[in-house]
Amino acid sequence: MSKTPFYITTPIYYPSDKLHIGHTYCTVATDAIARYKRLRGYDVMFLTGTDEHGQKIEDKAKAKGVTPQQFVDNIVAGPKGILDLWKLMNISNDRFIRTTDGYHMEAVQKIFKKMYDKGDIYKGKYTGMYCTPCESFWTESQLVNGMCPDCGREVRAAEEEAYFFRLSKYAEPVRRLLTETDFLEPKSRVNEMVHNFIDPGLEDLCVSRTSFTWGVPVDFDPGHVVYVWVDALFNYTTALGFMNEQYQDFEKYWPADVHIVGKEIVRFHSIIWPAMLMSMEMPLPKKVFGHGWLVLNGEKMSKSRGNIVDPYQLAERYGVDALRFFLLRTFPFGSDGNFSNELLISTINTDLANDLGNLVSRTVAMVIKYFGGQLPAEKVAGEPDEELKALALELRSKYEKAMEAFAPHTALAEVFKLVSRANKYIDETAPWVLAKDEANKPRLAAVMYNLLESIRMASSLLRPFIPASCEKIFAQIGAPESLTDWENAGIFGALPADVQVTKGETLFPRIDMAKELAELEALNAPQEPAAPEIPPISIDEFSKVQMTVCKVLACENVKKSEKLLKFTLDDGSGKPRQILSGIAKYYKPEELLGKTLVAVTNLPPRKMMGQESNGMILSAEKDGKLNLLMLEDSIPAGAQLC
Ligand code: ME8
Repeated sequence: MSKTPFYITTPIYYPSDKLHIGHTYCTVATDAIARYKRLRGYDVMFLTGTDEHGQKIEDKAKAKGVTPQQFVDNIVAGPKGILDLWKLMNISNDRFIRTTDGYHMEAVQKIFKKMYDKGDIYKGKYTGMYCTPCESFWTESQLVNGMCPDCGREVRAAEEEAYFFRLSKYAEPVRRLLTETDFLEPKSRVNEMVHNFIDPGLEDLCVSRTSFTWGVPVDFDPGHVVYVWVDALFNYTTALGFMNEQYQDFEKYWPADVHIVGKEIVRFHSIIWPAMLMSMEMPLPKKVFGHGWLVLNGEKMSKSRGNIVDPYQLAERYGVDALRFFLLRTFPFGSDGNFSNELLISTINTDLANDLGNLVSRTVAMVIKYFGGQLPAEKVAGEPDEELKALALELRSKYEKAMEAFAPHTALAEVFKLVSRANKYIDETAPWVLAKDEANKPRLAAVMYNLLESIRMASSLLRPFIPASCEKIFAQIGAPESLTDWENAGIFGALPADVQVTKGETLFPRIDMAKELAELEALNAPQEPAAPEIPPISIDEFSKVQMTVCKVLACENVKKSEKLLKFTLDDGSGKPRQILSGIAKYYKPEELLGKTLVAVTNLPPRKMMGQESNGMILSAEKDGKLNLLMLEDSIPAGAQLC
């Protein structure tokens, strides 16, 4: 029997800056859902990619002195780029689309032309407020305090001859889609869309630009490029081969089962996207799920706010699975989640090191200690077994319900109820006491078997979240691949009675919270701004500076000045030299009498607080501390530094 197709997508990411853990959150969640569906036996198509056009990219490339293509190539495919990050995070996408791929661009041109021919795209003039970072036009009434309602940044007035999409025509069908079906979830987002965007009246959408060139050209009107969101949204179809020859999966996978997107782009996916698909007379995706943001101290993580957390750093320190797990275990997917290093470390320590890691290592160690690594077939059931088994047997359906509702955090919470119960079962059965009497061996074997089964069943369901760790667990508890599938996740007693275990590495080492927090703080401390680069000078230029050894004849504070000291110096010329220096904060005048200093003596005279200063006394300054440059008193006044 052929498998049922399941098509799931993440947004395609802007390669404008390095991706941060907020982006990782979205992709890891989608990956876990895709892996879950594969576990369920679906023929999954998991798509991600990059959204590479638009003014923002063009501007950034220009600022860097590279072409836009070079710029995006580096961020997408360069070292520690987007592709590298997904590889690191063990993302199992089946396809990756770049909107600069030729097949996609040609398809977008055809799509644009089709909507134009139909009369749903027409030429007009656009005047409005434009947010460059979001690539969005806004009307005055949509602005919040005069700023972009999405990102809160400045907008600028813009006027262009442009093409428009008749979004207004689709207002009612889109309203019905949102209010009468389960198209958009969580439900809380439906009200937001209807009240904020549809109720005030949907205006036609500006879908071409003439102010820059980095985009898909409108082939029938040179000078216009297709609005980046039209270009971007259709990626979900072109990546399957819609209106192109690159792929042939459109019939099989379209309509998408779910688009997973962040909450700030729900508007594009739940209003503009279905309207354009209606115009194209194409089936609509079955669902759009708008997840929340990872925030840091209440603010969305984003490069421009300078509050990003680097996924590379965390994955390198704690392991990819620990990071994947933390993201999905901690935060309800539909709501915002406040990231902190403390939370990350305590989740790893509590759930992974103490609960799961400990359960596996203790169980395996006991099977080795009491049975040489292989259980005997003979077993005797006992008191708390049934409760443990019942929990294990209920788990799969609870987990399924949560995963189907896009609630991975709930699914994980269910799995960890079993993990905790199994740990408690060890305390209740006290295997170390049973082991004291040879006659208890069949009972002890049953306890061990029940633990191994609980671990197997829990780990089969943890696999979409922490795939690499689960492989290690299966190897340790002697569970072959065939017993870790969905079907066996619902069966207690699948492992052979004489199962053999193998000691393995520690799965999740405990982290010393205080030490780790201090290290992270040091690593991520804001860098001191780099000293401005001083251009080199020639030796001739340097030799023009006259630096003369001077003896301090007199020194006093300058009246009404907190900063200045007035020096009378012997510079060897026979005539006293007066220099004012802003060092009163650091020295008392009397400390300096008779000292041997160095002064630049060929500067033009200048007036300070009404007094003339003829030169500059040299000193050294760092971190708010200042020291005058003092020489040995044996060096005579008038000697030149060379
Ligand atoms: O929006 N927490 O790209 P993008 C959670 N190119 N999710 C976050 C996040 C955070 N702090 N920061 C970003 C785009 N994201 C468009 C998509 S799709 C046809 C075009 C999520 O790189 C964000 O919500 O700005 C979005 O879902 C995804 O990362 C890509 O964001």
